[in-house]
Amino acid sequence: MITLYGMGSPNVVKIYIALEELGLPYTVAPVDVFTGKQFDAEFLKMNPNAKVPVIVDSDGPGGKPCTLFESGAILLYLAEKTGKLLPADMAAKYEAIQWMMVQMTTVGPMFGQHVHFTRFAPAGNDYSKSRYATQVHRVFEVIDQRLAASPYLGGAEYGLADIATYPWARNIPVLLGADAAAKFPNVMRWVGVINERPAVKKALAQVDDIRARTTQFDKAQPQDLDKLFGRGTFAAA
Ligand SMILES: N[C@@H](CCC(=O)N[C@@H](CS)C(=O)NCC(=O)O)C(=O)O
Repeated sequence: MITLYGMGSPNVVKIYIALEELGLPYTVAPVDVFTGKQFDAEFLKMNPNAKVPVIVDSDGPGGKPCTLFESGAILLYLAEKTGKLLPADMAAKYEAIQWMMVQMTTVGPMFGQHVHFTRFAPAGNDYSKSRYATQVHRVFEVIDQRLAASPYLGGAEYGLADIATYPWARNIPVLLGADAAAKFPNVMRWVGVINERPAVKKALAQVDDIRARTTQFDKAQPQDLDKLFGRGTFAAA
């Protein structure tokens, strides 16, 4: 049995989708990030970097329990455990992994900073807002071109690269606006295809459930937000 520690955020949505696609039995342990539960000593034993998602697989390699953090590492683990969601052919496999890495290194961090500066930062910061908006638009231009030439982000088959990127891409109309969605027609078409996958529908229903069981950002206390973002009395410098 796999236990998924998380909340309703895109990095956790990836793992919900992978678990549903693979049909692996799992339970969910909500981590209330907006009230600082990722900094609890018990959670830090699993992820010293204080972030969700984390999984604990009671039936890990050699039949021993296995604890893993970082969504990319978790996705690779689940693919290797089941022999699914990555092509067997080595060239095709690394073609897919490189696109998954574009999500890990660029889509997630740039989109994360874009959301931070538009939603959570004090007024001002025009340079930062412009920089992260530009980076998000630039990487989705690249992904849009890829999806004009390939049915799925990783290649011919649906897999890890799609699962990693979809939870961010589906938010484009809300977070970047209708104009941005119109700029990325291949991305939005691909989002539409993934929306219809039964496993994705099941995963998103589970995400709604965990959202209802965790504090959302608009209900968070100011000191908890300061701790989460490392600012005010929590700033290092
Ligand atoms: N690179 C990490 C990012 C994880 C991450 O940023 N998680 C957020 C929620 S989406 C979190 O736990 N934030 C809490 C914090 O930063 O204290 C991954 O892909 O797993």
